[in-house]
Amino acid sequence: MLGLDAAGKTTILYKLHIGEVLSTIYVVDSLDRERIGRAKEEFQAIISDPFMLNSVILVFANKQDMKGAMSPMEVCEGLGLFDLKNRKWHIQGTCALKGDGLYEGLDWLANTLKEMRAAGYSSVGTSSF
Ligand SMILES: Nc1nc2c(ncn2[C@@H]2O[C@H](COP(=O)(O)OP(=O)(O)OP(=O)(O)O)[C@@H](O)[C@H]2O)c(=O)[nH]1
Ligand SMILES: [Mg+2]
Repeated sequence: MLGLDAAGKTTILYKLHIGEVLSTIYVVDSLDRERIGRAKEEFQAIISDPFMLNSVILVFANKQDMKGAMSPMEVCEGLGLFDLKNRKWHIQGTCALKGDGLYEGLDWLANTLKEMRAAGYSSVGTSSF
């Protein structure tokens, strides 16, 4: 679980009753337009790391309950997700306070990892699913 400070990571883990780290989840504060450039830099650096090249990418566009929040589409553009080649990614609008969207996102993650394992990508995934 990665993302800039105050993006909502702890709130999400608390809501999901998960204590451990899921290495394929990135959280964006959709309200924080000023720092979407910084979020992009950090995000691109993380996914370019050789250790992360096989990972699938789930992005939570968090704080969708807030007026003025960037839409998941805007967050997508902000992070440069459309430019990613040969990566499986998914963006999910969430409100971690209420729990909205969290399970939808994790369902995508679980199904995608299952499909990839079935297709023979044995090194893919996290120990959590
Ligand atoms: N309105 C709203 N507030 C949220 C949401 N998710 C988190 N917050 C609030 O945003 C603030 C930061 O949330 P945290 O979960 O502490 O963020 P974090 O990513 O763990 O932050 P660091 O531990 O500093 O890296 C808290 O005041 C949360 O209550 C959301 O979906 N909607
Ligand atoms: Mg935290």
